[in-house]
Amino acid sequence: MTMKMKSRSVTATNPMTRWSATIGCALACTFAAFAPAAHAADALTAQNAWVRWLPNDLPAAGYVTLKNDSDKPVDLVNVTSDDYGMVMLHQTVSNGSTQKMVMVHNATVPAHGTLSIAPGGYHLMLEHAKHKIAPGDTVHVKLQFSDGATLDTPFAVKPPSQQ
Ligand SMILES: [Cu+2]
Repeated sequence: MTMKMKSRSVTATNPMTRWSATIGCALACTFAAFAPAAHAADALTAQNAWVRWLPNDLPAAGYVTLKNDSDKPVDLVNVTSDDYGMVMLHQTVSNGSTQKMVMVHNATVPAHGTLSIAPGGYHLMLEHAKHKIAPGDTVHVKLQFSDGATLDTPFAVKPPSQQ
């Protein structure tokens, strides 16, 4: 009897048990808070998402077409990936005869329109791969928008020759 009580008492004060319970609650609360944004997310879609892979751990470039079926423009405001340590939105700009890349903080997907993140314009700069990535793989990039919508998008990894 004494042993049983003691064992129960240990379980109740186990910090891991309490920690798990807290995390479970946090996840449930987060889910509930974001559930109303589901309609906004439905209006945005990602199409033709792919990555031009480069050898020797060089940064890869990600391309995707974003379509907005809603009545309001939406900005792409943040990009992250579980497969790369750093992801940035870059824009290629030409200065007469030369071209350079600049980092931009957001890009607008017009109402009832598309934003093309495509060679020659915008690209996602994917750096510091967290594991070995090669053509034929699929990587995942999370696109976050100004209205709270998030698109967790699979990108097909293609060889350097891909246009
Ligand atoms: Cu770049």
